[in-house]
Order: sequence, then structure tokens, then C-alpha cells
Amino acid sequence: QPIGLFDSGIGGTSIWKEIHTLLPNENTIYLADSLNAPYGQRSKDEIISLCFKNIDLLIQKNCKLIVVACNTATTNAINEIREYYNSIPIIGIEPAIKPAASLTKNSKIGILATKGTISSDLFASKVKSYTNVTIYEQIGYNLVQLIETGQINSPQMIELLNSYLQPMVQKGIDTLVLGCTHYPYLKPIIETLIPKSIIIIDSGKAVAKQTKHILLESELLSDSTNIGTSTFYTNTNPEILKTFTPSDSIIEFLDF
Ligand code: DGN
Repeated sequence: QPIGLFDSGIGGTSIWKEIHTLLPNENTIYLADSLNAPYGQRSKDEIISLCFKNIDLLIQKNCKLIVVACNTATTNAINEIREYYNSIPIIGIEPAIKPAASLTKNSKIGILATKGTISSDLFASKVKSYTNVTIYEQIGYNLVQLIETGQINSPQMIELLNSYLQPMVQKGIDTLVLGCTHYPYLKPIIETLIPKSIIIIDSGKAVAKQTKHILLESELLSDSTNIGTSTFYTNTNPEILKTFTPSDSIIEFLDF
């Protein structure tokens, strides 16, 4: 039985990579719901129903565990998802505030995430619960769209990123959280725009560890002789997925 993952587009492949690296014996199915991307600018109700649509399909494909490989979907819909799908393990992704709070030395953390994540109630209550650190939030308007359209290294990307990062740098942050699963692909550019002393973190490795832990605990871990197959479905043009996945992956168009 495969592990199922989904995101509004290709961003969650950054999470898939960490899971595949840690658990190479697992088969995986990834849904890139690019047709409905970006979730970051949709209402909570819309996000919930898109999540249900994706999870129904992954369950239909016999998945044993679901990873919501999207901060926007997790922060807006994880409670509703867990309540409805109560017989399958669900792993969500949230901006890595906790590790950032333990890493920061000057108690100043910056978070870059989508509008959907930053304006969610779950995110707001998380931020509030960290009383010992100052958290500077920044919405990454349009970054997902540029990544989805193959413009990672474009002048527009550099300009936008710079305008989002400089205010946080000026506030003196020493830790930057990438709170969207698309953003790890921007790390090489971000590193050129901020001081080297600022630590950049995302949730990928922690999520992979958590996935392993849950599979072990529920005795769902695949046999160590299995060579994991990786299948990616997209409901738009498969071309863009090819640049974010290994060449031996199965990439197919699916109408979902
Ligand atoms: N990759 C999603 C996230 O982690 O929030 C964002 C995608 C989007 O639709 N904005």
C-alpha cells in the first residue's frame, strides 16, 4: 500500500523528497492539484472541500497514510480532515515555528508563508502561544505562482523575494522559517539575499521522521526488500512536474 501526498501544485514534492529519502522502500502517490492552485488565496471552506476531493482519490488508490504536503491546507483544514477521515493516519505540515523557537539566539524569528496560512486561525493561535520569541510574519504574494510557472530564477522572483525579506532582515531576525512547501526550492536564491548568519529552516525532515514514526507505530512500514515506486498525478500539464521529480518517476495526467 502506498503513502499518499497532495499539494496545490508541485510544492509538496519538497516534502515527498524527504520522505522518499528516509523511506526508500515505500511506494508513494503524489497528487499535484495544480488546476486549483494556489490554495493560498482561497476561503477555508473551499480549501476543505479541495482537500476532501484529493484524499478521497488517494484512499481510492489504496493509500495507507495521507500526508497533507501543504501548509495552507493543513492550517485551514487539518481538524476537519482528521474528524472526517478517522480510520487512516493523517500527517499535516505546519510552519516550523517550534524548531525555530529553539534555534533562535536573539528570539527574533521571521516566517514567510502564503496568505492562507498566515491568516488561518490555527496559525494565529500557534504564533500567540510562543510568548518568549518575537515572530515577524510575511506573506509571500505570488511566489507560488512564479514557481508553478517555471520562473524560479526570474528577475521578478528576486525582486519580490528581496522586498519580502529585507523588512525581516532589518528587524534583526536570526532564524527564517519557510512556511510553504514550495519555498524550499527558493532557498538558493534566499541565501544570496540575506546575511549568512540567518538560519533557514523548513518542515521537510521533521515530517519525514514523523511519517516513519507513524508507519512503525501502526505496523504499516513496507518490507525492506521493496523498491519504492513513485507516482505523480497532475490535473494540468505534466511538464512542470518533471523538473521537480527524479527521472525514474511515473508522471501522469489525471482528471481530478
Ligand atoms: N505549498 C502550499 C503551502 O505549503 O502552503 C502553498 C500552495 C498554494 O496554493 N499557495
